[in-house]
Amino acid sequence: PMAQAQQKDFSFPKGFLWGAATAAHQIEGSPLADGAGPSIWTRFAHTPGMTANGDTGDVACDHYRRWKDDVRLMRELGLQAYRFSVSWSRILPEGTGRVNQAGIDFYSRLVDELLANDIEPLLTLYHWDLPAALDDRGGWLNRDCADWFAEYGSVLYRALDGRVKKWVTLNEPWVVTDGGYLHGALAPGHRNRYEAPIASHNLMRAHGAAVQAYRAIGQHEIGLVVNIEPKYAASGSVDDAAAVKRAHAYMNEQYLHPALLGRYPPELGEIFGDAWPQFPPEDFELIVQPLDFIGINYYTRSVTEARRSYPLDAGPVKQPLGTYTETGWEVFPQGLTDLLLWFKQTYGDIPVYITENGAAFFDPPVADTDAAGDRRVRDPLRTDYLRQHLSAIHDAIAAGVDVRGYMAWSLMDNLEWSLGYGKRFGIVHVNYGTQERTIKDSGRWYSRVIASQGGALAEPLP
Ligand code: GBH
Repeated sequence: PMAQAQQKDFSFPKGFLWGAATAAHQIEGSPLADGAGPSIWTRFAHTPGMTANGDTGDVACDHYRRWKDDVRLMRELGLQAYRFSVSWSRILPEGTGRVNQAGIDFYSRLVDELLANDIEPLLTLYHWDLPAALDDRGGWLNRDCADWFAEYGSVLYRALDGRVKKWVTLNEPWVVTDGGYLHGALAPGHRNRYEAPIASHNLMRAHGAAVQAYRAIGQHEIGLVVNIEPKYAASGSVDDAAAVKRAHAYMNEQYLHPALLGRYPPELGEIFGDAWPQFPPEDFELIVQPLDFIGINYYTRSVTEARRSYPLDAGPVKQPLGTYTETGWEVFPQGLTDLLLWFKQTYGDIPVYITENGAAFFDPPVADTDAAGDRRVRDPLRTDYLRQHLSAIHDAIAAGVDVRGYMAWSLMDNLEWSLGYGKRFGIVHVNYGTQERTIKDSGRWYSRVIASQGGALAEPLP
């Protein structure tokens, strides 16, 4: 009874939305099927040397053909929501102008199947796969991208609003810019300090234009998804404290400040120096649109020190006692509670969804070992990661943060961008030879968490 009394109550608020997430390029395959145009990721992955093992999205999880089976899998897991992204160049093969009805039909069928299975769709317009035709016109460096993006969004709002009630403009503009324009590890592979702030700013203008277009056409909710990594100082020195402020401004405030406050944090000028442009003041009127929610993707924190010239040499300081995942990211659940509290304090009571959270670990091979002869993948580290982060969210909710839902990253193992297929984040295992799916132990555990509205978090791990 003593132990019972001390046990934490892990129930989550009524209506808390439990789901899992994916992105088009990472799972669909068949990138050029049914009249689709190429994206910058099709092009980048086919450029020798850009991805691990030369891995491409040509087949991926073959979700483009197996979508119906995949919805059945979500149903089996008991998911209440599914966050996915649309491939822009399936809808508009040249990025603007001509609409490809076959592309709309694919997502329309997917949405119908989700709804028929009581799974709420969360649709992301842009998860990094810009139409190659638009990159040829300058991509995110071209100010016209705001019009292009609003045009693309409007086509989808007209086709799907009502069936889709939660829309996301951009996934992680920080990654688009830092990976695509500053460090070049992601498509389109540029390394240019002068381009980075322009790409970021135009992404935010595109976000604003797409929200504005939504208010004219759509009737439901729209928001922005950002990746947030709370920054902690490596020491108590004044220099490290200043470095933390810069790192935090660069990664976290660079997007939330303009979207929610209509201005940039002053540290960006210090960071970029002569590469930081004077932006037209009227741009901020476009960027700062009322949003229905913010989506936060959380994976890790970083410990920052002044010695490193952030952001150009951005690696966080390794923690000798830290636990790390297979992508080399520190497991730090407390960071999620801290950032949610910071978010509320800084931006107020806007509803939050955790739109991604998860971890890559090496999984043992699929084995037919349990009593029922079921195939299993024993991945206790992933289960523990999810459990600790859900507990961190529970703490933030208890402290008054309005967190409305949680999407595990990812529904299934998939193409980890330029890191290829070797990094597995799924709660479902994918055999890339046969395309067979197997729910991992973490997926089975997550099903029980959903069914118990969080209660299963209190159980000891099996
Ligand atoms: C997300 O981005 C993407 O939205 C998703 O497509 C992707 O598959 C998933 O995460 C997993 O990668 O090296 O310690 O400095 C992740 C954003 C930003 C998280 C960079 C890790 C670097 C940590 N990432 N961050 S560290």
